[in-house]
Amino acid sequence: MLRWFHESRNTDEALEMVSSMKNPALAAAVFLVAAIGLIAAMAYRGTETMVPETSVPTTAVADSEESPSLSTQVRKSENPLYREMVFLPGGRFTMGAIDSQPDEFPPHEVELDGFWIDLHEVTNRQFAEFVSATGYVTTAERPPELRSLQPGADREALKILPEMNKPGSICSYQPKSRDEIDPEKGAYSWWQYVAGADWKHPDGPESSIEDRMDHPVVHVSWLDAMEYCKWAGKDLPTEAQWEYAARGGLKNQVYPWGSSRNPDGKWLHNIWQGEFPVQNTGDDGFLHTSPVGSFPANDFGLFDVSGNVWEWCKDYYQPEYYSDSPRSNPPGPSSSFDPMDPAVIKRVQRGGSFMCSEQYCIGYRNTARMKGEEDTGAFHTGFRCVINAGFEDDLARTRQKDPMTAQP
Ligand SMILES: [Ca+2]
Ligand SMILES: [Ca+2]
Repeated sequence: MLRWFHESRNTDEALEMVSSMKNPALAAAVFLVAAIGLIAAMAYRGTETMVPETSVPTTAVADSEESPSLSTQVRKSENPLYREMVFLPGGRFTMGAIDSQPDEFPPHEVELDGFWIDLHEVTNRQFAEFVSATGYVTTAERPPELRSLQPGADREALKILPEMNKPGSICSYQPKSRDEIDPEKGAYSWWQYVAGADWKHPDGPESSIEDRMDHPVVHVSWLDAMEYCKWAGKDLPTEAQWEYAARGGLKNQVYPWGSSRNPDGKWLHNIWQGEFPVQNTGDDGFLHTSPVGSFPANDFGLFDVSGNVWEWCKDYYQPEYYSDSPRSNPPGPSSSFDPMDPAVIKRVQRGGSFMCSEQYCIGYRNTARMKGEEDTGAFHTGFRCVINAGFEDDLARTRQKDPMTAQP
């Protein structure tokens, strides 16, 4: 049900907790939070090392599992539209995992056309450009609405309580000890709906992004992310594109860099170290979000695919989609279905966040799947964008975005 439950490795326990709530007011509040809220230096680096391109390359099919040099085919462009993106040649890879969570099964072969993808999560600086140009107001900045309910959901039964009926978003509260964790509330002990929390105020109304402009934008819903994409002339990655990109051309590896989570004791991503949720040691250098590009890139040049913030994908979520998804360019299921929360429309999220630890979530693996209500962001969820091959009106779009920089 609630998004933060899904960071749990033990979703059965979470479900049990919700179903056992005897306090109707609490249960209503829980559902309310689910409905309204369920559900950002070291700058990005590496552009100088890539081969400049001035036009969109055509699709070049390569087999990522038989061609170890695939990463050398990754290309970049000086065209402003493709700045801070890479072009990944089309290829084949095995998506999913045998020995992990049920929704990552079965592993299956997927073929993708080539596509451009952002090197890093969309930053506060980038999102601010979008908002400045369009005046867009994010879902967290608007009064809550029950936007992401499935057709036929019993809206009458889903009232927004007056005390919750304020713009805001989901933040975390770190208990000082396990004594502060109310068994009745479970995960709600360390998550809270904060009125006034939004992308410009990631920790609540008194906070700001002034010193976080190179951090990933957070508190953005899937709907917000799509609006950014439309403005930027881009799209969200399909789940298959995301996993292909995250793997970096490596075969059968758990992480974007290999099979060991922190090889030689070195942290290669921003996650949670310490006893979750009472102790965040920040051994990787960051307690919350980190500036994009603070950790090494994968072999495709992508930063923070594992950790930092969760990343929205375009696909609806269905746990059994891998069983019958098409081999070529799988677009995701045609509708959303989460058996744990069937009334709500959910989209896929990938890559884990600074809140994921080995004791809780482990969403930072290549194959780990997450789902979130499409109308809801949180303080550990952002996105990156793609541009699909065959994209021919890039110049027109670039002109639309920034007429001064688009030279024929
Ligand atoms: Ca960390
Ligand atoms: Ca990420």
